[in-house]
Amino acid sequence: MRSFPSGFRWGTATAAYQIEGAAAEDGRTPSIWDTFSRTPGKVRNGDTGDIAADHYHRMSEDIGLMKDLGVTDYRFSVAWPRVQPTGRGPAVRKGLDFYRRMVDELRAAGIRPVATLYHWDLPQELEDAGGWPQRETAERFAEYAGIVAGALGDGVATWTTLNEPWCAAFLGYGSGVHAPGRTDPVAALRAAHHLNLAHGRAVQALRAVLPAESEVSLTLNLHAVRALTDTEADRDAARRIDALGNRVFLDPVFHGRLPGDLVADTADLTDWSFVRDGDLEVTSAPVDSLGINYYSPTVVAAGTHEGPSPWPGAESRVRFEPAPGPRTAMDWPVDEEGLYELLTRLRDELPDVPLVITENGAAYEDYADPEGEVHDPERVAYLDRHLTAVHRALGDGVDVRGYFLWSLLDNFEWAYGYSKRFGIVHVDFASQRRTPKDSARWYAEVIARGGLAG
Ligand code: GBH
Repeated sequence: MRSFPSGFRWGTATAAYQIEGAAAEDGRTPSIWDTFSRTPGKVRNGDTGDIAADHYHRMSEDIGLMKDLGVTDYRFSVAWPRVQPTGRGPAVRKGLDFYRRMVDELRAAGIRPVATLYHWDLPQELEDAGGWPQRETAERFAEYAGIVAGALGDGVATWTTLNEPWCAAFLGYGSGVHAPGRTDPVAALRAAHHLNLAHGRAVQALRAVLPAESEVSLTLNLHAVRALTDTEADRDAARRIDALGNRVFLDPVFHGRLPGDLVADTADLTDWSFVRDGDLEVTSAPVDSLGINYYSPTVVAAGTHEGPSPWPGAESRVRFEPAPGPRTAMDWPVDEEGLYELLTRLRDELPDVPLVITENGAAYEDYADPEGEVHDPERVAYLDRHLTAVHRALGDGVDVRGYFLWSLLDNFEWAYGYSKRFGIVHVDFASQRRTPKDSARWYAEVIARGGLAG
């Protein structure tokens, strides 16, 4: 038996737009994902989050599923357009009430609520006013953060400001594969800075209203970047992607600086004058932990890549190589070494920052067999390998406090719609029937024994 430390947090994670549905209920207005998913050609099969897993109406049932799993923590996100439909001004009572009920029911079930304030559903009105490339959006976010903290502060244990600002900035405004679907490299860089600023301003707003024991955090999808070969050219490609994928957030948030090489690499695009005096003090407001979402590594070499890119300025310098190994239904390689590499790097670079894996998991082509059971041995193997890597990192002195499995439920997988299933609980979207998969039973056993078998 490979035990995890006592007090280790075992959780599952979800996000509002991916599971809630009820897109027009109780005063909720469209977010950029409502608009984007309604735009033909943006999301596979024309799928939208209008109904999703109908979690808005099935929240108690879903908390019951988690109680059966025995999770200690649940990571959910708050839909900004449910709480503050125009992105400014007073809150909508009914929107906040939904999350208040959720937090109370979680507490009653003995589960710690972990709330993410932004998992990509910007109110459409704020995008119409310029979105994340516009500085004002950071101020709007801080106001919203203060409202939610005022309403839920006594119940939520951990607050995450942003989920994966890399995706929000570079997939949303760079490659355009995520909402709002813009393809403007300068807008993407501006968005990245204003997301850092939004994070810092939100940390200030949260600290001003929260009880002292609340934990404040942010979640990054850090890239485990590897150079294809040890040549100087390939190592330089890896440095560039490390700057654009990792240090663009890590440096402002944890070191109060911009990465100098990133500023130099992108000098043809922008002079970065949108970063104002004092901003980097705000972005580096102290946090209590760092959340890491990890799925697979990124292998790069010197070369070029085509098309609207999430890597501003690197198009003519870097090519992406498929990593070897087995693949998930997303075609992402299964490679837990990348997670180990990230964790040990962060131990060395940020020795005082506790780490939490806020997402890890895999999509496979799951189906219910004639007996109504869902057998997902590949997902169990994926999870076992990644938890093994976490266990090894713990043994090597990495301060990992918890692990949140993505995801509790099959859900709306962004540009892939409902075609990809990440849940450990199967959802039949026609009937909304929930069926725990074999992986759910496996995870419940891991939690119950406090570690991995064997
Ligand atoms: C997370 O995104 C999300 O937080 C979650 O909502 C989502 O459902 C889940 O993961 C599964 O996708 O380097 O350009 O080739 C993870 C998104 C996946 C983004 C890998 C970067 C590689 C893009 N990340 N992806 S690229």
